[in-house]
Amino acid sequence: MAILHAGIATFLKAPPVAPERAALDEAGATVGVLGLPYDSTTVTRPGASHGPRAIRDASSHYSFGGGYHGDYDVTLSDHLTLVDCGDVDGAPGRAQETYDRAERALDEMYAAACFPVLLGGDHGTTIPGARALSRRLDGPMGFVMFDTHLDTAPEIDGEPLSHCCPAHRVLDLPNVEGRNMAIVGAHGAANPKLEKDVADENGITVLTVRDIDRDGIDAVARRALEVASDGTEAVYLSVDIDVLDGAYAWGTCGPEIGGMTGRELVRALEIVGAGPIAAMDCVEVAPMLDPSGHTARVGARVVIDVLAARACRLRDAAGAEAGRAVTAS
Ligand SMILES: [Mn+2]
Repeated sequence: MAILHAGIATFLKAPPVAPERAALDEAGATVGVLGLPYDSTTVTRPGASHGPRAIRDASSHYSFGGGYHGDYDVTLSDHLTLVDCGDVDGAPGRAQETYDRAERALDEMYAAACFPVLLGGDHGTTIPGARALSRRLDGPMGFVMFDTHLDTAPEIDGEPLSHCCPAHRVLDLPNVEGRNMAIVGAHGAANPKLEKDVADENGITVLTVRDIDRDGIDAVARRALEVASDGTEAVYLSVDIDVLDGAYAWGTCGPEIGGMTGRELVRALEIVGAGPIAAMDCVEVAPMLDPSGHTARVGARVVIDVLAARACRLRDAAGAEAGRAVTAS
């Protein structure tokens, strides 16, 4: 197809497959994209519920050649069988019910050995995402979150399910310890002192934009992965698009100046994405706050880059396996 945005706008034009074990098994799916178009827990500007559809639309511009990524010199379709599981139907005003529905879909995807890519939605999206992975693991879980904000609030006006709370809800999980949690890119004037205290008291590693300026993005990204993978079985990766400077991604609830650059995020995703990531999300893309469509395009790239890093990881593992077979024979 010559016109990239022709056809049905699934993620990278992947076939639509219901988030049900039998259907995913039949499709041989190894990666499933699942939208959670829900922004009812937002404390300021809503709009992220329109994120999944806009990210899918933007992804069509990267849908040529089986998803070849030149930076990685890898073709996604050589190593991943991608499907689009559509959206979880949210319950307006009822976050718990909405998250329960998301977790049921994610449980099916895990049962089919499918790597879930959750498209938010506001950052509350991470709560069902992390809960579903946590439940699936036998051992400890690590967590890496890219975010301008700490999102460690215990609750907002008595409500524990909020886009200000995902890191705290992850901390609450029975197999997660603060020492295995890393928040990358925190900065700016919108982080309450309480959230900093929660991070400090629980031993969460906060790697700020100033740390990136001082140590470089490679060192910071490696540190985040080290923290999250130290003694854990798998890592959940959450990318809040607002981690970028507002100049790179302004279509989001709470953009800030002084954030990470596009190059820094791209590099960090390459390093973290090469690790033992078992699920990811990309949240807080609010397309109506960006009439140019650019922020959704950035959201698509975040996912594509992590998938490219995953494809390289699988390619390298297969290469090592083949090498062992040759040596043994
Ligand atoms: Mn956030």
